[in-house]
Amino acid sequence: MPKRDPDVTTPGPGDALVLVDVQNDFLPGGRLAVPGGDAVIPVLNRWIARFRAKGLPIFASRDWHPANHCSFVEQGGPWPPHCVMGTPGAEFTRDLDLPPEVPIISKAMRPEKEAFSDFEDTGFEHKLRELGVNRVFVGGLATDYCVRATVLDALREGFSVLLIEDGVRAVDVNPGDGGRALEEMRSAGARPVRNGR
Ligand code: VGL
Ligand code: ZN
Repeated sequence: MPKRDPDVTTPGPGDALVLVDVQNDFLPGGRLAVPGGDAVIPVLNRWIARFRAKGLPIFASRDWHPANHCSFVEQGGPWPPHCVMGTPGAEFTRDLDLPPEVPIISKAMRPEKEAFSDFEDTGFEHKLRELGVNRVFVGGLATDYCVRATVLDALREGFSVLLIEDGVRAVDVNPGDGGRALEEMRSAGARPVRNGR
């Protein structure tokens, strides 16, 4: 598979779309709602349509915790319980036009280990390489946690990354976290794209 010209932001052969954690608990009304998180949905739906129209691969990741996960307040972690495997909060929002056969990457499933990246203990890089993917378009939730970790790992693994900047939103535990994460991803080599350009 030839390397794609990084200046070409139209999806084509060698590209995959990676939808990070667009789950009910991260959306308004959820247990760990990301402010404005629902704004990513129409943006990502447009990218899903573009990738589907060309028969290009799409992946969806999910935060998929056991009920006693170490990141939850009861266990001394920072977060309210969220995305507990098998609960409605852990489901992808129905408003996202996910193709029925989309491969799902589940992560942070071990009680004793926090994991934000789609590449952490998932084998995701092998799935991408098997399909001849060398460039990923990434969007979803949240900018300052799972999107950030996934983008930085993808770059470390040697993939080119196009970050869908209007298709991500931040938790912003500390004001400015989201902006700093965007800057960090750009400095590491992620190229921002907005709505197809
Ligand atoms: C996430 C906080 C805790 C995320 C997951 O998907 O960005 N953030 N667990
Ligand atoms: Zn989590």
